[in-house]
Amino acid sequence: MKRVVSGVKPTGDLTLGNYLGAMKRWGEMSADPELECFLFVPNLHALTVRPDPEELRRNSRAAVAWLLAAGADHEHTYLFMQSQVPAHSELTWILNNYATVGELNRMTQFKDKSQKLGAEGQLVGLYDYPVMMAADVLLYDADEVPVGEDQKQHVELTRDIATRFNNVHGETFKIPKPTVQTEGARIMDLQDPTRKMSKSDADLSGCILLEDDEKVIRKKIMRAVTDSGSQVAAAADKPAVTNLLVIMSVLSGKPIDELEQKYAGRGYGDFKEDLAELVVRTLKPLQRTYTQLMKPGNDQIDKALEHGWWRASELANAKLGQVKELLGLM
Ligand code: AQP
Repeated sequence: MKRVVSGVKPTGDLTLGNYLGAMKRWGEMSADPELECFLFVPNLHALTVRPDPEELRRNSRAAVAWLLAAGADHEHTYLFMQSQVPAHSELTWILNNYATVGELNRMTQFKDKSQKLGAEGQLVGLYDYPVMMAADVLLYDADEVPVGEDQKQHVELTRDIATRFNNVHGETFKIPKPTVQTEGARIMDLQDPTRKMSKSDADLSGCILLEDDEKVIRKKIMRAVTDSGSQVAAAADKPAVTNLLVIMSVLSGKPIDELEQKYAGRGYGDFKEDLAELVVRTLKPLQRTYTQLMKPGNDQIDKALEHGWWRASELANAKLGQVKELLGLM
């Protein structure tokens, strides 16, 4: 059986980008009896933005509910909170000694995030994030790490760290493969198509949240920026319309050229209305399940977490024990 590991950070309300770039596929993978899926909520990673504790607790639970709503609810799928498996923290510290400052300096996500404030004022946790991500993956001997385009570089670093460790201490970690789906890998902000749609953005007007109600979704899509001209076509000089076409294509399963033909000569208005309808229709059943799961008294989230924690701890503790033995720590 192949093992897959991935996660979604509880740093805010999840977005359509999270869903299309990652969670939709995780839901499909969860249904595959040949796969063991470890889907966790990296709440320790969330500390890099120093969240309000109550908000962190709520967002972490909500992330589990969205994962379940997206279909990650099968026997061989293990949902868990990162902080409930202490091996993640311990292995991070160990792997810090197998990654270099030069490597971390090259991580584009860190560079992007430190652009506004400069690297000097950034927290060490944010800088070290990719090493913890390596620990997250290597503890489970993952074969595959399905991520959005933005996380691919971190998985490459995970591979380098694992290879370095194996070279020194002998075969210990499986070398995981990043799998990035081509379509929907990078959904952009509806107000600024040069920026990724991100849940922790200060201005969420260009960001569709999975919790947004029908009215808000329609408003955000109808107000999405468009490019000059009126043709619904994907092109390098039409990043806004291209982004909307990508969203429609992933949701409808139809190739972009087919959609371009369908909307030829019809202008942006019709196209946006249809897209809004499609997004609303897709999210409705997920939202319904999510609302049920989050109701006080519903214990499905806790049950799923218990099921996941048990299996995740079993594997992670065994791997950590092996590493500590090799390093003379036990
Ligand atoms: N806009 C996006 N398009 C495609 N995929 C995306 N992902 C995130 N945003 C997009 C993918 O979702 C998975 C979970 O991501 P995450 O929340 O753990 O981390 P992130 O990439 O940092 O997501 P955000 O929303 O941008 O969070 P913040 O604002 O907190 O940094 C990953 O597989 C990711 O690629």
